[in-house]
Amino acid sequence: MLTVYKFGPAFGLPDLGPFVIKLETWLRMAGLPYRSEVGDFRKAPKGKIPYAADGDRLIPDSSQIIDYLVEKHGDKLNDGRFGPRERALGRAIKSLFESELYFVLVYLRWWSDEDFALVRPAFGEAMMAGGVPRLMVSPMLSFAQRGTRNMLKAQGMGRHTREEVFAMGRSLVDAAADLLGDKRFFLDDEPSTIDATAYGMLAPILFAPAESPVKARALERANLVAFCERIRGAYWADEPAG
Ligand SMILES: N[C@@H](CCC(=O)N[C@@H](CS)C(=O)NCC(=O)O)C(=O)O
Repeated sequence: MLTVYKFGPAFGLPDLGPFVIKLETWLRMAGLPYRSEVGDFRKAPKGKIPYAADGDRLIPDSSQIIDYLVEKHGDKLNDGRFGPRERALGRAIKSLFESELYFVLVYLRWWSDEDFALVRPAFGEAMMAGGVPRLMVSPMLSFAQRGTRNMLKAQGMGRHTREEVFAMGRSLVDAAADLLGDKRFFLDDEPSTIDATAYGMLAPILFAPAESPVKARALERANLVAFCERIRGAYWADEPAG
């Protein structure tokens, strides 16, 4: 059986990591059984979480894991129903979430000490669950925050003012809501892979307790809230709060 290496649940969400939520939601949509364990960055093939193991084989990256599973088990979500234009749209929506909104979310969690204080205990718990001694947790988290701020500067999000990041987040949330429109899922009325991606990035904004103007905008977009509730109800109803 596939093992997913993850951080661990937090804030009533299945995981701290948006890409883990994406992958696990996809597995549940596909009806493929899996088990999960706390990941170790030193063992992760590309130094990122999630990664997965199938027997002796280690597979990095949520999208590459999904591609591997489609190759092995077939197109369980019937993504093959889409023509070239919808496939291209799905690819563009993936970029909206993974290459833009994700970095807004990272900024919202890690940039200011005040915001980071809200997620720090959950990351600390995940580190201890992964075997980090309690005394090491605080210095390692401070190191991780500095590293993440440097990553955000290199990526570009960290060059903007807070207000500019909020404005970007609001505009991405609006674009997502407008793309979803009155459909049940992003490309049509049945779930497909892009919906797992969307949930992975939106659920941490909507359902985690941290308040922000980005979350406020998402809460105003009733179709996005209903989409997330729909996925949570269909695939995560059994999950205890993190
Ligand atoms: N493209 C990767 C992205 C995974 C990713 O960015 N994971 C973050 C946590 S949400 C991570 O491991 N960050 C640690 C680092 O970059 O050092 C995927 O789809 O799995």
